[in-house]
Amino acid sequence: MTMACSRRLRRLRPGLTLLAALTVAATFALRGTLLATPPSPAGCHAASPLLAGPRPARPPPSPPTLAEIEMRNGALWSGGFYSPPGCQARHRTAIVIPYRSRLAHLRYLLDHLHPFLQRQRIHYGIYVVEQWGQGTFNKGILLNAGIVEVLRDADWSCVILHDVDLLAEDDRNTYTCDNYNPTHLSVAIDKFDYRLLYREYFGGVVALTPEQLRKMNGFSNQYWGWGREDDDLWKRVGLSGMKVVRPSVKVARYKMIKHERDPGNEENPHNFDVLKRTELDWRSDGLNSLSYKFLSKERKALFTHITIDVGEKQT
Ligand code: UD2
Ligand code: MN
Repeated sequence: MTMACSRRLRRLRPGLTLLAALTVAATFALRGTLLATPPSPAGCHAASPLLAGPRPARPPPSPPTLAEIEMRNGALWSGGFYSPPGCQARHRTAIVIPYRSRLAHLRYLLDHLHPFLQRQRIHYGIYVVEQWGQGTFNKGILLNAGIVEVLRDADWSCVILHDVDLLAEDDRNTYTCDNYNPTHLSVAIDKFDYRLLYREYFGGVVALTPEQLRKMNGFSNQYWGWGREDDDLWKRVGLSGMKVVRPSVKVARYKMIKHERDPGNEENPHNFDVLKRTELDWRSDGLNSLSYKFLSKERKALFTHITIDVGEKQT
């Protein structure tokens, strides 16, 4: 899919490390005011009465159109935001989807995720962070840039980094953050027989607070192409004094929409060498050394579309 991304260079995110570090620090320190949510009485119930428990995902042969999904989600604000009516949400969650050329998957995900999150009665926003151009995909830079831009956009208490092709299959898998430790939400995926792949596995859907992201310096920027950036993220959690927490394998179930490896995201054997250096590099390789070009931010009906130029493959 070529989501038309205007080359309007509205703002350059200068590549200078110092400036980038200041930008990142300012973002974390001066987080924007929360998108105006209508004042409302008492807090939302601890557990939403709308939760429906296990709901196997059965995507239809072809995904609904964006217009059809929009029709089904009339309570959204422009940009893909939602606040539960009649109560003050206890959680403010931003869903950040790394993205390039996966429109069919995005339509499946939006059609699935909006009602899923509304049943959980959280205040949320969905952001699609698209890598501009046909260069080698870099999920780490894309998500670091997404984190900076999203926290500049509003005062989110939880950031969920979400593969575009994963559909949650149980309403009780709440899209909120643990106050102390990063959460691995995609524990049991059909592709892996609904079992945890390995103890250090931290791919797919992860939930972190802005404070946790700052503590672990976000993602590494050094992983070009497919593989290992999620293993690096696992190591950063431990190296920064935290530990990964997970919902039960019974609840944290997902369906992964089948797909081949994407052009521009071929496996990169060099990533194994990068992973060997995490202990040495993590403090200086991440949010504090991030360099990208901000190209555009558009409020679409079902999501906010941010387009980023991650630059050319370095290794
Ligand atoms: C696994 C991880 C994923 C990542 C990847 C290694 C799981 C469930 N997921 O997924 O988090 O660590 O291994 O890099 O274990 N994407 C695009 N367009 C592209 C390429 C990637 O949109 O051209 C995005 C998209 O959101 C996708 C994600 O990046 O879901 C990960 O890429 P993948 O789905 O090809 O990787 P996969 O399924 O092996
Ligand atoms: Mn995938």
